[in-house]
Amino acid sequence: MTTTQIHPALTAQEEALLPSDEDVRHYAEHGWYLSKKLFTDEEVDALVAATDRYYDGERDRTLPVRPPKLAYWDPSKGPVQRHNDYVHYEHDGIAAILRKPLLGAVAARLARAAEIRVFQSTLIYKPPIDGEPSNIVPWHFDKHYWSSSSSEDMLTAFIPFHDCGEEMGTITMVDGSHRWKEIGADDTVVRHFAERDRDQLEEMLARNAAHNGAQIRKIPMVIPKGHVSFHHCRTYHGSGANVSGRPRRAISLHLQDGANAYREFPLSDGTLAAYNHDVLVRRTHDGRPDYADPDFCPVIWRDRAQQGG
Ligand SMILES: O=C(O)CCC(=O)C(=O)O
Ligand SMILES: [Fe+2]
Repeated sequence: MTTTQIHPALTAQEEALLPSDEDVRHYAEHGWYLSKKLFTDEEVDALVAATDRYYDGERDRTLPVRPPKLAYWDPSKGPVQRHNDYVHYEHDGIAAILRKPLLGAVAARLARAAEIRVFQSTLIYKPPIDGEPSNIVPWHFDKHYWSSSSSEDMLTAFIPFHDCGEEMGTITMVDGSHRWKEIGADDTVVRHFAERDRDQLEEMLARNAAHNGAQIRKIPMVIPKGHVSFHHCRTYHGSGANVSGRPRRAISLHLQDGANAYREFPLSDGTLAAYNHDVLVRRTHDGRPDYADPDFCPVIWRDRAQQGG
């Protein structure tokens, strides 16, 4: 039996930063978790520098083809909110920081999974322009975009590059909404929020809450530098204006548990739900897109017990 050590064990100091059993229960009940300080100031500052270089055009490689729903801001788009997908693929300096084992270990505990892989990374820049409509992120949950993924345990790590509070338009969770039963979903939910009607999304949230007999409790995540906000793939979230006078900079790191795989998910028009990966990743032996392709979906955490070959 061979053992492939894909990461060193955590240090004792890092172990102390993992969520406690109580934190894991909190996440299961509320659908979100604000971590301890997982990144040092030096690591966060390195993210700022690496993403500055990315915005200046630095790439270690570029995507071999352009997927249909790629978010890819460039200077010609102007001072709107910037979204850039696949930064972990295109930029090694960014990837090196995002793949910190401690981050994967925290996600593994929350998702109660033995393995965590990157699913997607989106670099986000919310300019400090009051009234900029693209700065508003309407209510949505991430699983809506991931219908072609089999897992219900995927989660997102929202990593700001500075203290991030309400005045910056921080990410805001709808408490406990991951446990709601969904009504009124139609195929438009697989479209990205940027393409959708905001009032329709606000109304969808209200209708879903009413259907579940739930109050809508909105929790703005006040995130100190180096801390990370996690949310379950069915937790409703959104964010508002940036009135801070400073840009709100972050990476949204979408994560999958080891068991996640492509599944066929038929839409009402007879076509199958797709994800951008489907035109990029290698195929499984039975011909499906492989959401474990190490080039696009690298493993960032594997429990030691699972590391045996
Ligand atoms: O930028 C935001 O405030 C929300 C980002 C988001 O939707 C996510 O991290 O899943
Ligand atoms: Fe989201």
